[in-house]
Amino acid sequence: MFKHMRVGFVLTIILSILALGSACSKQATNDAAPDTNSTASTTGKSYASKGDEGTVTGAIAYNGAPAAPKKIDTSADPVCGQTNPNLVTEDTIVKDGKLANAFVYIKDGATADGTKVTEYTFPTPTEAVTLDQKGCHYVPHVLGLQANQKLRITNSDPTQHNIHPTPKSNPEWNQTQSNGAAPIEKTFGRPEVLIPVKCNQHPWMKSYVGVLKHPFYAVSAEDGTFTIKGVPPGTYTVAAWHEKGGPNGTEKTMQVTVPANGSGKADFAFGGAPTASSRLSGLQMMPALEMPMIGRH
Ligand SMILES: [Cu+2]
Repeated sequence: MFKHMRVGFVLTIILSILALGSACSKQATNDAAPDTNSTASTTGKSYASKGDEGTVTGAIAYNGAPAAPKKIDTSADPVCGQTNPNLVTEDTIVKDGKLANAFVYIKDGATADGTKVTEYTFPTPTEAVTLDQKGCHYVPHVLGLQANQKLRITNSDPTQHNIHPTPKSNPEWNQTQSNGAAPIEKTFGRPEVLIPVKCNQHPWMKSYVGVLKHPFYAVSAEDGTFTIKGVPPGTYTVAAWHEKGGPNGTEKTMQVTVPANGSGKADFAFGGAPTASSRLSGLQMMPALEMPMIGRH
């Protein structure tokens, strides 16, 4: 009996250490994925094309086996189940080891003449970027736009949605959009990577909007590739963000040089070795263990 208690005590200690490790790694992820350019300035040097722009291209790999998409319980709105009976989770879409829906952008760095990319001002595109609600999910799942560029939200479903972005640097709002209603147009004035968007009607609905001061961003396609076009020659910190891995997602960065009229390569990898928290949830599945310390750290 005493021996059993000792085994239990040792297990509790081990699990506490694992839980602590999990909390620490979450903190590290938070630090690694801050909102960028949150102190946007309206002053700056107006960007003028020299005609020698290049690209940043690459592919986003996913190491290891991703969790299989889960079927979504649409019982909160039967119309959703009828419209889209195959709704599944979209947080990690991997095909042939490549990750879709990573947001890739120039985070920092300078053009060849030494001007920091964040010091330039760029004209606001006149065309809107569309976020559709179709089959009770957001299409696309991740999108980018420039500060003050119009986001046009459409409802293609025979049911009501309620769009609710939850930014940190921009004002929060939420708005109902019934079936057949006119598009809603909104702007975000401040750069913010990325703003989560949810639906107050359908708890599974989620999308992410990256707002930048400049036009140098892209979202990885289903084959994991992306191209950021029109990049002036220079050396930059390129960041790739994906929604999993922490409360604010995971961001990875690398230095990339773009030559005049050329291309800089930025290949990233997500996934990889199991984290402390996934090891912990593996242990929680073991029926013989009692773990009173879990969740108390
Ligand atoms: Cu909805």
